[in-house]
Order: sequence, then C-alpha cells, then structure tokens
Amino acid sequence: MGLRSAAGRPVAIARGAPTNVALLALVAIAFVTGWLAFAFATSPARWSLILHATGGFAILALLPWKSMIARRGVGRPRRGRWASVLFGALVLISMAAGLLHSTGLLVYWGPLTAMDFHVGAAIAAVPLAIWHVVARRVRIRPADMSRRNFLRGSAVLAAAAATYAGSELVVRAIPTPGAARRFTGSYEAGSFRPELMPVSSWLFDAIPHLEPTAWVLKAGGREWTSDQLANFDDRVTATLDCTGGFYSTQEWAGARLDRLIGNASGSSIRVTSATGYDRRFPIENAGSMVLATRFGGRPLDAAHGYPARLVVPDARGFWWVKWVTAIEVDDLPPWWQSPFPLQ
Ligand code: HEM
Ligand code: HEM
Ligand SMILES: Nc1nc2c(c(=O)[nH]1)N[C@H]1C(S)=C(S)[C@@H](COP(=O)(O)O)O[C@H]1N2
Ligand SMILES: [Mo]
Repeated sequence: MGLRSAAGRPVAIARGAPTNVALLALVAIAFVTGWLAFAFATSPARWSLILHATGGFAILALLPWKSMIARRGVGRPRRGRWASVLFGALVLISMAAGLLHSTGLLVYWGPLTAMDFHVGAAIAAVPLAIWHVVARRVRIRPADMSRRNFLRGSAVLAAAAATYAGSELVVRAIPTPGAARRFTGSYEAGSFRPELMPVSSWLFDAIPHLEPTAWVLKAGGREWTSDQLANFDDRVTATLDCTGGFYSTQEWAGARLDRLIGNASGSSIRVTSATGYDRRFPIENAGSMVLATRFGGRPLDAAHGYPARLVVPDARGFWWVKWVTAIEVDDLPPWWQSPFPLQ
C-alpha cells in the first residue's frame, strides 16, 4: 500500500489489510470516545474529545488509501457493495457534521443541530460497520506487522494530531464561531436569559402540559403540592450542557434534594418524570442537587420542566430530569441503569 508517484500520491496498493485494520481501530476509538465525552460535563470530556478528534482526523488521513481499496472493491461484482458505499457515506456525513459543529460554520439546522447529525449518522453506521467487517474479513499476515507499517501508523497518528492542533489554532485565529466552544465542544445559548434558553429532549419526549392543581410530587414518603414546593428557596447557579451541542447557565431556585427526601436511607435516588423518563443518582449527591421550580427569578415554563425539574451541577443535560413527579430512595446501586436514557 505504500507506493507513491513522483507527485507523492499513493499509486498502488499491494495490501489493504493494514489500512483496514487501522480504520477499524480508529472508528472504534472515535465511537467510544464520543460517548465518553457525552458521559461527562467535567474535564474527562475534554480529554476524550482530544482523542476523539485525533482519531477522526486519522480516519481522514487514511482516506487516500481507503479510497483505492474501496474503488477496487466496488469494481468487484459482489453482493453488498452498496451497503459498503452507504456505510462510507454515513461516515463522511458524520465527519462533515462534526467539523461543521467544531468550526461553528453550521451549528443549527432547523430544530436539529450539527451534533444531532454527527451522532445520528454515526449510530446509523454501526450495523453497517459490523456487517462490513464481517463480510469483508481481512487476514493479517506476519508481514503486516512490520516495523515499516508501525512507523507509517505512527506517522498517520502524528499527522492527525498535528492537523487537529492546527485546526484548533486556525479556528481561534480567524476566529470562526467555533472559537467560542466550551471544553465539551458546546456553544453558549441564552445564559441568564431564561426566555432565550433553548429547549431540548433526549430522544422522544414531547412537552407535557401539567395542571398545577393536579400535579403532586412524591418524595420522602409524602406528597408535595406545587404551592408547598414554592416555599423552598435553595439557589444554585449551574450550567446545563446538552449533548446536542449547546450550554446555558441560569440561576435556579427550588428545593435541595436532601430536604425533600428527609431521613430516608438507601444507596441511590431515582428521579422520575411525568413522561416516564428517569435517572438514578448516588445518595451522597442529594445535597448538591436542586429540584428547581424557578430560573432567573421566574417560574419554569412547560418546555423547561414546569412544575419542577432537576438541576444537577457538573452533570450533562440528560441528567436534568424535567416534569418531575417522584423522587424515591432505594437500595439499588446508582449505576443500576442504562448509561444513557433510552427514551
Ligand atoms: C464514526 C464515528 C465518529 C467519527 C469518525 C467522528 C469524528 C469527529 C470529528 C472529525 C470531529 C471534529 C473534531 C474537531 O475538529 O474538533 C468530531 C467532533 C465531535 N464528536 Fe465525533 N465522531 C464520531 C462519532 C461520534 C459519536 C458517536 C459522538 C458522541 C456520542 C461524537 C461526539 C463528538 C463531539 C461532542 C464532537 C465535538 C468536539 C468539539 O467540538 O470539540 N462523535 N467527531
Ligand atoms: C471508515 C471505515 C470504512 C469505510 C467507509 C469502508 C468503505 C468501504 C467501501 C466503500 C468498500 C468497497 C465496496 C465493497 O467492497 O463492499 C470497501 C471495501 C472493503 N473494505 Fe472497507 N470500509 C471501512 C472500514 C473497513 C474495515 C474496518 C475493514 C476490515 C477490518 C474493511 C475491509 C474492507 C475490505 C476487505 C474491502 C474489500 C476490498 C477488495 O475487495 O479489494 N473496511 N470498504
Ligand atoms: N423528562 C425528560 N427530561 C429531560 C429530557 C427528556 O427528554 N425528558 N431531556 C434531557 C436533556 S437531554 C436535556 S439537554 C435537558 C434539556 O433541558 P431544557 O429543555 O430546559 O434546555 O433536559 C433533560 N431532561
Ligand atoms: Mo440534551
């Protein structure tokens, strides 16, 4: 795979296996580090995104080689060729959307964000990726493990890291809108302006319109009405950082969870929405979480979780359960849940 013309372009591939295996590792790294970044709203998000972007740029760096492999493959009259091409298209769409987000050139696309396309295309590519690797099996030969291929692999990684570092410098030097990203890659929106705060859902939840007179909260072995809840005035300034690519800082007010659960004992707290959406938290965190009824000095609106929504400082937006109806303490461990919501 290493022959080059006088112009320095790769001209022939003796073997595609090393390129394909490198791609397998890189696609897997990009996928895992992407989700890892979504799991955190603190510094691990940045570390995983550095790996993520380097992996992404390394895939781009292998494109000249892979396009030769792909051209040869497409030329063979074989079943599933078009599934491979669709796979390639999804990877390229994901890559393009990732770069549109990171440079800030196109962050919103109607109600969707570049991040939604980035992750959506990557998820859609997963079954095709598995099929591709199984149907186009590669065999590694001892000769593939050569010092030369190892050096080439290192060169590709170094080039990818340098391209990423360079792109970050360019984004800041021009500057493109991407210069304003937070360490999670998210863009500021409507901070301290509740009326301008974006509205988001994890997947399928629609905004329920709850009647304040009918709504009750179950917590600490009793029921709370919205009037009773309105008497609390615990305040916290905290940033909601949505994996869709925006963040918004607000002054939240409501009831600290340790006050609501009383002296209930157990390992974790399960917070449930009127929609069925729920998240579980270590009981030790009760003192730092607030069940908010107000933000920026005004009541929550339906879209942002009225009558009450959870505020979890330093946790990603998907932990901030909206339209809360129950807060229960039990003995299940806090990790006893899907790492990301399923609805
Ligand atoms: C095929 C799989 C994927 C590839 C090849 C890929 C590649 C990329 C690339 C090239 C970028 C732009 C890097 C930059 O210039 O900063 C990017 C950004 C990003 N990707 Fe992915 N990605 C993939 C999947 C995912 C998944 C599954 C997630 C999350 C679950 C994710 C989350 C992110 C985030 C949050 C950013 C923004 C980083 C920032 O703005 O600093 N990616 N990705
Ligand atoms: C970014 C990830 C990848 C993309 C976009 C991609 C895309 C493609 C396309 C479009 C083809 C030509 C159509 C076909 O033969 O079905 C192809 C061929 C092939 N791919 Fe991939 N592929 C990727 C990763 C991989 C990986 C991870 C492996 C194996 C570990 C692999 C192994 C192969 C093989 C063996 C062929 C056939 C080459 C030939 O017939 O000469 N590919 N790939
Ligand atoms: N019940 C419920 N709560 C939810 C969600 C949801 O889909 N259902 N989405 C979460 C996600 S992913 C985010 S980013 C925030 C968005 O809050 P906002 O609409 O006030 O910006 O709500 C969280 N709380
Ligand atoms: Mo979100």
